[in-house]
Amino acid sequence: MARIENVRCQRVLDSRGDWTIETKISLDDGTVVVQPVPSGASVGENEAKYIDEEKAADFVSTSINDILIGKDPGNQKLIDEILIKMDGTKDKSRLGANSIISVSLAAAQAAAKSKDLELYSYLNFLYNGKEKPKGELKFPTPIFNVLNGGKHARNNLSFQEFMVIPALNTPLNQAIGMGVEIYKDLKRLLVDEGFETGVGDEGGFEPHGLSADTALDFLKRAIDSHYEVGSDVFLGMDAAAGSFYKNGKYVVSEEHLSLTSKEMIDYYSNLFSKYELIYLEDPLFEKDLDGWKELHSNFANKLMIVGDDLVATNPEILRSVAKEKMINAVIVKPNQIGTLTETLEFIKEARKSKMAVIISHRSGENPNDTFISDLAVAVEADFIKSGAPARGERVAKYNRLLEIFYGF
Ligand code: 2PG
Ligand code: MG
Repeated sequence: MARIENVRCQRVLDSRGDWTIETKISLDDGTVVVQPVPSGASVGENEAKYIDEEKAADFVSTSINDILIGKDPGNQKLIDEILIKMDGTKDKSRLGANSIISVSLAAAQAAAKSKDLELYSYLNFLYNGKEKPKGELKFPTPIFNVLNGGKHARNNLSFQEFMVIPALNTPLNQAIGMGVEIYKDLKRLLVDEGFETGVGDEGGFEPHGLSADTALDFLKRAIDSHYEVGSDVFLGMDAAAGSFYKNGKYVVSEEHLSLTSKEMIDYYSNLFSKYELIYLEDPLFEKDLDGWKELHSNFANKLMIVGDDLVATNPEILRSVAKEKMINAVIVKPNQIGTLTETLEFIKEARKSKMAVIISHRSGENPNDTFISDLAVAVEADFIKSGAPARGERVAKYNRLLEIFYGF
């Protein structure tokens, strides 16, 4: 059994040109892997905390290296326990969630590579004790974020993401093809009508002068060019409402609205009546728990009400949220909680509560990082969010799924 020989970390740039870190783990059988770390712009209050990259790189290369030398990278639970204990805080703010997740995911990659297993197969083993046979793969439905607002764009839209979602059970290669076609049709429509087609952090267009209604109209028309809205392709939104919640009100400035929780729910209700929305992520601020309950009780039978900032990939938070009936789907981002073991526990918890599972990228990403694609296949996630079907760091994840799909 191979052992960890060396753990090194350095500062590198992410897709936004911000500093992040990547960790390299070397084993004594010659295996070498590198794991970079993504980062969010709309970061929830419940997320584990990052620390300064230089400090993080230093912690990993010194104290974490010292404690992990000689350990079996295949003992994921032990490695994550060591990291959690060494950190000693609830929000991983001492060693930093960025340091910890880079090491945790790198260890899994190293173990898979050393055992000559595909990463998804190894992750499936960590998840439920079984390696994944090639012929039995189930692929997530991709959710394409084609129009950006909020903290991911330099326009006036309050809502962060407007998404197109191919119908469930569309074969992966076709689903990706549909995303690409719709993205191009959307660009053509925007150009024809004099809007800018510069892109936001996740590759979706960031035209100025739209509202939620006109954004969804554009999406519908783009879909209509080649497909049928409401049967081939559906609509979704990530409001990331925490980012426009100010002093107790939801401030939708592009429409000059300042809404109470109740009024915000009515606003969504109006959108549901007009558009084929099946997916609404972070519709309300993460502390507006009564609002979430209200929204769930009115609409959970009609669409996915998705918790991202609300649950922050935290199994403990999910347990309490599940009891209160606020969501029926969850976002999974390993860096929100900081270790792979806790991420897998969170997914199991979500499944126990019959929630849909969406594995997600962050707005700051890395073109060499496709871990989430393997994770989505491993746990048979229902969906994957990796932004638009454009820009290197976004398509890397879709391309990795295609690689697995074709057995390339
Ligand atoms: C989100 C994510 C990814 P960020 O809110 O779902 O789309 O954004 O990484 O900025 O938190
Ligand atoms: Mg979100």
